[in-house]
Amino acid sequence: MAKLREPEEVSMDTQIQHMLTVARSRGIETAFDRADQTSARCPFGSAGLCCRSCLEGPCRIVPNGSGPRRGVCGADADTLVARSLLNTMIQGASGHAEHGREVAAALLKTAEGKAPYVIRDVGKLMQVAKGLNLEMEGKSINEVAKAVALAALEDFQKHEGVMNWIEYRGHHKSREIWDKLGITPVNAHLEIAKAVTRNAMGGDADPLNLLLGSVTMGLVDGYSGLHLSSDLQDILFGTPKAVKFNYSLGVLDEKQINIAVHGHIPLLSEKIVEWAQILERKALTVGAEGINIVGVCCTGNELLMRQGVHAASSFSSQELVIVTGALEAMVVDIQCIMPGIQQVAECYHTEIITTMPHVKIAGATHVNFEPEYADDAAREIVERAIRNFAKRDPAKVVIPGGSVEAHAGFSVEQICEVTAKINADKPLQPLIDAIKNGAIRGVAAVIGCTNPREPQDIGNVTVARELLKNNVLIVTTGCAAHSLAKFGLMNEGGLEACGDSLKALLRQLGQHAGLSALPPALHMGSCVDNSRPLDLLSAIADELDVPISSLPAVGSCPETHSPKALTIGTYFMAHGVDVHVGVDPQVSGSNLVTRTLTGSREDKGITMDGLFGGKLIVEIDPVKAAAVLLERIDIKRRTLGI
Ligand code: MSK
Repeated sequence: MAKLREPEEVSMDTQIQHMLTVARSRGIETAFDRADQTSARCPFGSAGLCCRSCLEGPCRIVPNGSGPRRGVCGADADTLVARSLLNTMIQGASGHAEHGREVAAALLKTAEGKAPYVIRDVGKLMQVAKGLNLEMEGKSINEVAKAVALAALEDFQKHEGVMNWIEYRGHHKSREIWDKLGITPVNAHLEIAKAVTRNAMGGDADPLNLLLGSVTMGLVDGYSGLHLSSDLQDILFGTPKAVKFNYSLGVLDEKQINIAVHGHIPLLSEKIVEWAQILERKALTVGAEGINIVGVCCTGNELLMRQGVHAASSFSSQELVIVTGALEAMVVDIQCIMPGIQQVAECYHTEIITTMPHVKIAGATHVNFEPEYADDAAREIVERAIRNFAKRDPAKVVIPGGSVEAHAGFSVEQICEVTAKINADKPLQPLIDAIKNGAIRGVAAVIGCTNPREPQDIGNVTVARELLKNNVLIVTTGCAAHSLAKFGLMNEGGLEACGDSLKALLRQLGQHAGLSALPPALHMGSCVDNSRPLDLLSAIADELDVPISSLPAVGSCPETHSPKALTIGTYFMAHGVDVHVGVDPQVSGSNLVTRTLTGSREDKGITMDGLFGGKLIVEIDPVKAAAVLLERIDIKRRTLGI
């Protein structure tokens, strides 16, 4: 039996440490324990050198070069590793593309009056329609919304040309590079199908060509997934504005009916919030004081960005929300949902409710979600949670005390609304001036996950703190944002982490946002909202008439576990932004692949940096990683002549 890590080694969050101790004392296994039990990892798979593409295999190549050098078909280590990476990218891109398609289908049904949603942000609808060059003259709001939805769905259907969202959102200087390389996507489904085909046995066996296929997956992810989802969700649910929320397991309330919403797509969870309000009085009839919705992972981020719904947990500790014994239902949609939640829930009265027909868990309740019947599903879920309250065992309830106040809702629109109070004609100018005069040394997007194999929050918080003290402005999304919120980097107290010039700027900007200071880490949203940092960089690049690759901007993903984080990172690199990962990306079995991804433009051979102006930085130590990111920021500053 593998030795389990001590709770202090698992997370820097004392509430998580406490709840892990509670789980273990009750004989409940969580992802942290399973990570220890499976710590002996396959050296072939870890290096990307295990091929399961056909029934001749699995073929494995020994990482150090001894033993067979090729699989049965003749594929060598470089091809195996490049294929294995592309496989990961296909998973990431498919997940986000499917997110975008679901939201587009819901918008279409809304526009046709078939789904119970309303267009909450008409201004954003018109802006997107204009960006897509759609005819708006004389059209009603629903007619424009229908045209936008159809343009979005076309990005999963068209057979020639370029994806509409790339035409609309893609930066023209990046486009030139992608077009020249022939990697600009036509439609998401077509590109995903092509990638699966090229990766099959007997398909593409040129490692560099396979790597370009991975970049195409990054673009599919970025445009049919991230940009398309953020735009359409803003239209349906409103563009985020500054909002306050609380973070930690302590947001569960013993006196209320607690419902956790978990996953990524906010279509149903928005309705659950609505129905929790409608059915509030029914909760009183079972002895509860109300209904408390809490967020997990990115569905949590979506709700906190627009409604200030409190957040309970990031990815790696999702099972511990159930261990509190105070959760009546955990409602899940898609992605990042551990099957392990069902085993934990069986030790309590918590009902796990799956909602998508293609994402079910054995033993869980399924309440099917279709946009047309969103109200019915949301009502049924809230009513189930109300009924479950009576089954709660008070003796099992352990909710750690306290939570951290945080500010979120920093869409590009919200940031520009603040900076426009300094320069109404050119809202980006205050940021550009600050970058030019060094008050902001650079901008870093600290994004991605928490990973049960890694000590929770340490990587995310350390990278952010190291950069902040060097006056790097942090924008954040996903579960990394959960880490930064928990450790005080989204409230005024977090200013102590900043260098002097950044601190002064955040205080100045805060006055224009009705706050004493902007938080050091600007929460831009969920995983799909990684579109927002790119939109911000794209607008700054336009203003300066330079490519995005010239800007002193970097991405960092210190604790990732998800293929989606690798495709998001690739999408950033395809725009010329350097990206750090703090977890082994499993490509070490090929020198060629590793050099192409991580090499500099001055190196011999083809590199991502040479092609796009951004490269992959693999560094497990967060302090060293921040130092490398600062070096890269300074190189870009010098290139820009500032
Ligand atoms: S939920 S992909 S663990 S950020 Fe978006 Fe968190 Fe990573 Fe899932």
